[in-house]
Amino acid sequence: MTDAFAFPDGFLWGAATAAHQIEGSPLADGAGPSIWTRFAHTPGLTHNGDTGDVACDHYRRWKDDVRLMRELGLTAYRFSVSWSRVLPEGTGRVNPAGLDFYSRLVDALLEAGIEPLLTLYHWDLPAALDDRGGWLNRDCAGWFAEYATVMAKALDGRVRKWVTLNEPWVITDGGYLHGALAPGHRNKYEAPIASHNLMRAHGAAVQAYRAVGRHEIGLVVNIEPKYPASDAPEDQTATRRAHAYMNEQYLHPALLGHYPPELREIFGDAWPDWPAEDFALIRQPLDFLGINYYTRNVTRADGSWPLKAGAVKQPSATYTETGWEVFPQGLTDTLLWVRRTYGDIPLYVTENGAAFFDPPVAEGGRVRDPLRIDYLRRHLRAVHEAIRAGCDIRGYMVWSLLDNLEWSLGYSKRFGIVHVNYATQQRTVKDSGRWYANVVRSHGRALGEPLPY
Ligand code: GBH
Repeated sequence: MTDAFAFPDGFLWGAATAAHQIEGSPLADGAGPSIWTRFAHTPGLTHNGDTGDVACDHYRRWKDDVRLMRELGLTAYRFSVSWSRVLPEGTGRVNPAGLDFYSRLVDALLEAGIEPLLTLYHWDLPAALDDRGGWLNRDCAGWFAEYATVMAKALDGRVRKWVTLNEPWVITDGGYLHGALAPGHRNKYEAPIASHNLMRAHGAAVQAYRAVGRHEIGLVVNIEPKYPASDAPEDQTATRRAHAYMNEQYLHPALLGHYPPELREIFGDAWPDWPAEDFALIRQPLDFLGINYYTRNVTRADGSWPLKAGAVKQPSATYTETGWEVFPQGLTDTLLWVRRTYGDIPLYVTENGAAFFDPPVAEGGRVRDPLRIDYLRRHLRAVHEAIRAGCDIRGYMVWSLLDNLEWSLGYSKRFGIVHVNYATQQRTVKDSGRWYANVVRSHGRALGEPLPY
C-alpha cells in the first residue's frame, strides 16, 4: 500500500532552531544583551562555561544555512527573533540593523520556497527588561506587545505564521522555580507570577498583532503526558498534579480562560488570587497551537519540591543522551488529548527530536545516527496516527536543523539532523538528515519503507 503514509495536502515539513542557540554574535551591529548572554557569562552556570558568543555562527552564515535547508528540501523553517537585536533596551528605540537581519533571512527563505514560522520569544529576554523586573513586572505585557507590533509591521507581509512564546512552562520552571535556566531564580513565590505575566504578555501580543497583522498567530507549549506508576490513589493524585502543572497551566488560561484547580494545591500560599480581567486578556482567539513533544513521564508521589511528584525510570525503555525516555505513543496521545480538551484547533508539531551520541564525521562526510532516524521515524508515524484519528495537524518541525547550544548544557548535547563542527563551523548532513530529506520529498510516504541505513 503506497499510500499508507499519506499526509494532508500542504502539510509543512520543517526544522526548528532558536536565536540564542544558533546565531552567535549576540552584541553585533548595535544589539543589546539578553538574559542568556548575561547568564552564560556568569561563572559556573553553564556546562563547561559554554556561551552563545559564537554558537553556529548563523548570524554570519545564514545564507549557507538557507541553502542547506533548500538542499534538504524543507518546506518550512521555524526560527526565533532575538528581541534585544531589534529593541536593544527591550522597548523604545528600534535597531534597524537587527531588524534587517531577520528581514533578509525571511526574503531568502521565501526565495527558496520555504515557509517561515517566526517565534517572537524563545527565552532570550532583553537584559534591560530583566533589570526592570523581567516577567515579574506586570508591565511586561505592554513591552511584549510593543515588540510584537514592531515585528508585525516589518514582516507581516512576508511572514504568515507567528508564534508568541516558546514553552512558557520551561521559561518559568527553569528560570524562576528551579533556577537552571536564565534568569536563574529559585523561588516558589515568583514562579506563578512569572507564568501569569507570560500569559498576559502572550494575550497582549496577540491583540497587538491583530491590530496590524493579517495572517496567523499561535502559542507553542511543551507537552509531556503523565502516566501513573500504579493504581495507588497517591500516585494517581500525583499524576493529576504533574499533568496540571506542566500540561494545563498554560493551555487552560489561553484557551479556556481559567487555571486548573491543582495549581492552588501545588503552590499553596504562593498562589495569588488573580484579577478576573486578566483572563479576558490571556484568552485570545488563536489560529493554531504548536506542540513540542520529546518524551513522557511515568509519575509517582514523592517528596519533591513543590510538586510532590516524580518520574519513575522504565527498565526496558530506550533513553536519549539527555535521559529522556523514547515513547512515540505519547505523541499520538498528546495530540488526541489536546483535541479532546481544547477543541479542533489547527496543530503543528513545532519541535520533536533527540540528542544521541553521534560518531565523528567519517571519511566521505557521513555521520551515522541510526538511533535518531529511528526516533524521528517512529514519532512521525505517531503524528500520522493522530491525523488518521481526526486531528487537524498541519506540519512537523524536527528539533533541530543544526547541532547547537543546548542552553545550560552547552555544546555537550547534539540534536541536529546536520552535524556542526564547532572548530571549523563545517556543516555535515547526518544520515538522519538524508533520511528526513527523503521523507519530505515523498511527502511522508517513505515512512512506510524499511530503514535505509
Ligand atoms: C525544547 O525544550 C526547547 O524549546 C529547545 O530550545 C531545546 O533545545 C530542546 O527542547 C531540547 O532540549 O527529564 O524526562 O522529565 C524541551 C522541553 C522540558 C523536554 C523538560 C524535556 C524533561 C523530561 N523539555 N523535559 S524528563
